[in-house]
Amino acid sequence: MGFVRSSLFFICFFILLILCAIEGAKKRNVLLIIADDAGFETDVYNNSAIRTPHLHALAQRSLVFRNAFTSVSSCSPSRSAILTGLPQHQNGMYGLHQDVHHFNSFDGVMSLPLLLSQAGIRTGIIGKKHVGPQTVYPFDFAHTEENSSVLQVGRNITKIKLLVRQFLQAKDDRPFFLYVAFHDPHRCGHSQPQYGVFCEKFGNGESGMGWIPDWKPEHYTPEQVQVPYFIPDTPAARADLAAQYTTVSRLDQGIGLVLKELQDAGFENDTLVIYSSDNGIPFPNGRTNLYWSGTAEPMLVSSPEHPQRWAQVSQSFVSLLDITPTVLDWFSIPYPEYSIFRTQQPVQLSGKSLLPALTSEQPWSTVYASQGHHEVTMYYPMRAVQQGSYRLIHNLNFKMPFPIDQDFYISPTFQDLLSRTQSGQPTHWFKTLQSYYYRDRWELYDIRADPSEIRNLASDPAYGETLQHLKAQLLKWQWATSDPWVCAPDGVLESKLTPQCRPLFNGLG
Ligand SMILES: *[C@@H]1O[C@H](CO)[C@@H](O)[C@H](O)[C@H]1NC(C)=O
Ligand SMILES: *[C@@H]1O[C@H](CO)[C@@H](O)[C@H](O)[C@H]1NC(C)=O
Ligand SMILES: *[C@@H]1O[C@H](CO)[C@@H](O)[C@H](O)[C@H]1NC(C)=O
Ligand SMILES: *[C@@H]1O[C@H](CO)[C@@H](O)[C@H](O)[C@H]1NC(C)=O
Ligand SMILES: [Ca+2]
Repeated sequence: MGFVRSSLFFICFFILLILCAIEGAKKRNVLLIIADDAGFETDVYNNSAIRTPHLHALAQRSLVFRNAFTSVSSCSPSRSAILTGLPQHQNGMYGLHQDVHHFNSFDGVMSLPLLLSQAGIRTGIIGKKHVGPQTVYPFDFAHTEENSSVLQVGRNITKIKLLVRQFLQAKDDRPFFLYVAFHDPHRCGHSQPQYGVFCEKFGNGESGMGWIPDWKPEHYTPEQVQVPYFIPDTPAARADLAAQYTTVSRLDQGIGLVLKELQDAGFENDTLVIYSSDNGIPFPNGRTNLYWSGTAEPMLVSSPEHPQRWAQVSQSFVSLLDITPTVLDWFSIPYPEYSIFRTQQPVQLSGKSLLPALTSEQPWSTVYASQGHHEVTMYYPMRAVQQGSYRLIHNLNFKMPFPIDQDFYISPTFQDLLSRTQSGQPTHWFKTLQSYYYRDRWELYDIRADPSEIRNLASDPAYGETLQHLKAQLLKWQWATSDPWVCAPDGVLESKLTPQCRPLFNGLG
């Protein structure tokens, strides 16, 4: 009897062990969804004028971050920062990647797809890649603008659905990292004006527009849209926003299709889903700016293993620089010890894993940003830090006019702003073009008291201590991230032996 009982005990014990082993080896995957130039045009962020049921459904299974920020408000630099965890000045992607802009990350950078593939994880990208070189950003499965039409892989949600299906149905046992990079809701007036200013007509079934079978376009009148404080409230801007909203409906339905594919393939309970956008919306004071309106991003993190915070809103400050550490943490992959250049200190990620926030609210309250170029001609270096309510922006080359990109220049909103300014009509904008072009070297704002960032407190003695504290924080981050601009604009970085700033006596110090 005793023998039978102890045998039974051992059999049960071994079954338990096996179950534990299976549980321990349970596959974990990641689906990263990045929209192009998307903002808070979604009911998830309380915009009641727009319908985004699929983002809403994702939010029901996500922690929604209210204070998420990009580290740079430009496409390629931001995508490189997302995929390396390093700011643009550290990974080398100083500006846009395509054509004459020609920016690339440094050859020695260890990117997320590289680290994942070395750890035996299958990687895929569908949509807009916009980073290079190839050796730094390798993907096992890649359907991008490099070998397809960006309209097809980035905006045709039926095509995207089929590519996601192809990726998920591959006979491959490895865990996966799938990066779906929508080109929606980017502007179009500069590249494919025949489809409308936001490509809002592409695939709508009208004559010459082609058909996207899975898309039911949502239409909005200019009266229906909500105009954020940083966009002039004019008929031109409202029509522009209405077009953007229609394109957001394609993004939203595309996200629904991608999530349905994930579910149909049986991965909904082992896949971490992250949704965000690369930079601010393409309106004045938005994209290419380090103001709140240029850097604040939507961010949803959905973990099937952490239902306790689903549908909650987090106030913790998070950065797109946190995506790489989060994904590495999810897969339990350590960040390697290495230097990008022989002469430099070892690389350290300045971001953090977001996984602890999925269990309980975290005290995170600081984010950093660094911008160099957008287009190659748009050199306007800036560094910024936001800590709690205070945002400090350092405009290194503040004597130059702030540059304007080609795509935004021809937008109806900016053309209207230009012509109203030229002809002396009311602009209905919260700034003047003059103040937009010419900025102070230091801009300090109290976001809580002054959400539209119009009262620069940098020269107000009452904020002297805050200013000094934030300057010191920013400088510390610049040193920690090997920022070549750390001494600009009043010094020169001499980095032989002990790196230090040597003064220029140019009157700026
Ligand atoms: C939306 O509004 C509700 C009610 O005021 C608030 O509780 C919630 O945090 C808001 N959501 C976001 C993402 O800000
Ligand atoms: C793009 O490249 C992938 C390999 O990464 C290949 O499977 C696919 O067929 C290519 N697409 C086109 C349209 O050439
Ligand atoms: C979108 O993709 C589907 C599937 O490849 C195709 O049938 C359809 O014609 C495409 N639509 C457009 C507008 O290109
Ligand atoms: C995922 O979990 C939910 C809730 O426990 C369950 O209803 C569903 O069947 C699971 N899906 C898979 C593919 O296991
Ligand atoms: Ca973008």
